Amino acid sequence: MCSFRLCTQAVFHETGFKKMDISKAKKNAIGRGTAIIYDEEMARHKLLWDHPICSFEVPERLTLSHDRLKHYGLLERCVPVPVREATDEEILLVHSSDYLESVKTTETMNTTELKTFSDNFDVAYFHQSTFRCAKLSLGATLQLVDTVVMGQVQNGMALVRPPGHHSQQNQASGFCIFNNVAVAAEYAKRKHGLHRILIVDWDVHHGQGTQYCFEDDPSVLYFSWHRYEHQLYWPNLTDSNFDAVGKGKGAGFNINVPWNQIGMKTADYLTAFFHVLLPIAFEFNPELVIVSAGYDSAIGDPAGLMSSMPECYAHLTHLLMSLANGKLCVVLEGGYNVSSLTESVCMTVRTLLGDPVPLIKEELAPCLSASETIHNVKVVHQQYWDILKYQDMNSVLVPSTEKLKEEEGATNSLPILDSDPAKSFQLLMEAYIRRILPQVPPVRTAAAISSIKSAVLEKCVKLEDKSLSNEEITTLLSGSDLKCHEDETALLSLGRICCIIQQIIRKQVRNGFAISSDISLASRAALKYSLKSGLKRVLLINTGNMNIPFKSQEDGKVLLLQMYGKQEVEKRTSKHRISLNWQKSIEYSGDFLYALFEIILPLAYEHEPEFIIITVGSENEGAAVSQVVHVMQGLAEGRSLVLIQDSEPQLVDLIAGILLGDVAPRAEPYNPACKENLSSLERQRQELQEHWRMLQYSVN
Ligand code: Q9C
Ligand code: ZN
Repeated sequence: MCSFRLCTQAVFHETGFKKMDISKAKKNAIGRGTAIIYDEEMARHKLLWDHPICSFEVPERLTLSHDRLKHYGLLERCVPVPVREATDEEILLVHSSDYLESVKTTETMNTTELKTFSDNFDVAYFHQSTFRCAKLSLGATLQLVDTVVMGQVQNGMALVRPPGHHSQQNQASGFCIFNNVAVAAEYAKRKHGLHRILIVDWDVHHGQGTQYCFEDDPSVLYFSWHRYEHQLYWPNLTDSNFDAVGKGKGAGFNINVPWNQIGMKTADYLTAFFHVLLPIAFEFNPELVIVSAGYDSAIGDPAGLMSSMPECYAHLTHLLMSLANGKLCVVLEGGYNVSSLTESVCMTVRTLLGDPVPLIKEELAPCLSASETIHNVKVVHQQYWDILKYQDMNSVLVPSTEKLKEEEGATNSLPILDSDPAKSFQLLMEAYIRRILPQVPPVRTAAAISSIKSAVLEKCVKLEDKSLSNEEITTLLSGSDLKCHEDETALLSLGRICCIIQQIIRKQVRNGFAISSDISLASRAALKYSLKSGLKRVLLINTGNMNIPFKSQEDGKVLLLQMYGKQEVEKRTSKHRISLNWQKSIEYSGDFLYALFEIILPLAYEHEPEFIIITVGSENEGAAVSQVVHVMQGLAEGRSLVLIQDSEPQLVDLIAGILLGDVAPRAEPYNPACKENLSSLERQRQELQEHWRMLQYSVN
């Protein structure tokens, strides 16, 4: 008897894909486009005297980021949007006229005067071109907001300098002249009439300038993580600590995540996203997301001393793309290791364009210090956000790193890279990126359906019909407890499903979906076929409540997440078979978002799947299912298969759209969470965190 692998290849090798038109599928897969905004003129701003700290902020940060985008062919895939100068009126949205007038006078200063003027501020330098560049930097940011808000593009990035987030009403600070992102948020409110804007500041420094602008404003939610080290790190403010939550009406709308140790990595950043930012952001439900994108939080940065690899920013970007109908504006801030900066910028833009997100190679568990910080952030924000309300968090804890504050050399304990190691770092980085970049399959989405009935489905590649003989199906299902099926249609559908999986494994196709009359059977077969094909870890998310048999010998290889399982039937027997505990029937609301971001997503990441199967039954609302399908595309390099119950044809277009790269629709309005469900899910998270480190943020 031949082995399963040989037989199935013989069965499927001549199916499908003969007639597909790859160029058409590729073109159609791209959504509304990604803007890139850049002008070489912003490289004119530079340091004219000796200043060890300011010497980091060099023109090459910008020009080399741009070159790198060109190198990867990313630039030509973006929509170029011209920069413009910001007007006085726009600058005055945030800054005082005294400050503006004083900056204007720098245009005609000589070097000595510029130096004297610069010394008025906490780390900033001025050049004759600085005013002009700062106006272009801000103008570029506003151009980005205009094109995204007006829907001319889906998202975009502004490559700008000088940066903005430290700049305040009356002062330059930390290399920043005008606060690009703060003005942009204010502008989006005034000019476009937006009511809710989320600013995500992933720069390694605290954007105190941005915080001060919106502290009492509930229409702008500001989230920042930053190197803090118990206030030993610049800008050394108590205002940067987790207990600065906003003031007056703005209380709860300022979220600080202060890192008390260096060396934070992707898992620490993701933990902050899963357990703080995403649940709150979905409850806030922004109309626009602006990122203060500093890459000094990445590995190799001489200021940040953190450890996240460039692909971290692909994940962060992908997760933010599920908010605000995908309206996402990324604006450059810091980032002083040029190789790390330029590769991270490329990761961001590649993700905005919809390319597959690379796998994470780092350890997927937060460090103790990060968990402690996240715990404390949650404690202080619990009273403001419905979604956090029923987690029993007790009280703020004293970080285990507190004692280090007294120890000499606790900060800046790593050596700063000099120019020679920088070159070796660059080579190392380039080699690493080549190794991790996913191959982009020529076909985005394959459909195992019998007929194509809509414009969305037109964009998918349809598999040709392929009948399986009884013998073939027996082989496929051999060794499983599944009965041989007599139903013609079911057999046909299983054949197509296996064909899709095979094409996904061969990297001919990125993802796919199938409509099936029996998704329980189909998902068993898909699971079996993918394991037999050599995949080591598969994630199966069952968004419905039907029963999927779980075989103990698959333990560890398969993580089965049952979103709406019936508890009494589904007793948990393994850490790899998890059925969420709901007390009441649920809808798309805070409970669902909690389950998705604080349980399902961290578990999915920690499992590190190579392939994902999602089943969609009759219990699901479109909004919920499309969020699940979207966030999961960030894992397994996007290799995923969605199995849709044939009774749910109304979900097919929606799911096909998400797989093709459309944004998940924003749910309106936010439905408050049900207390019983949240408490029960939270209890379950606490039980599970013993086995799953990405669920941990409190230490008892
Ligand atoms: N001893 C940005 O990344 N460091 N700015 C001051 C004083 C200032 C960073 C150190 C770092 C500013 C946009
Ligand atoms: Zn910074």
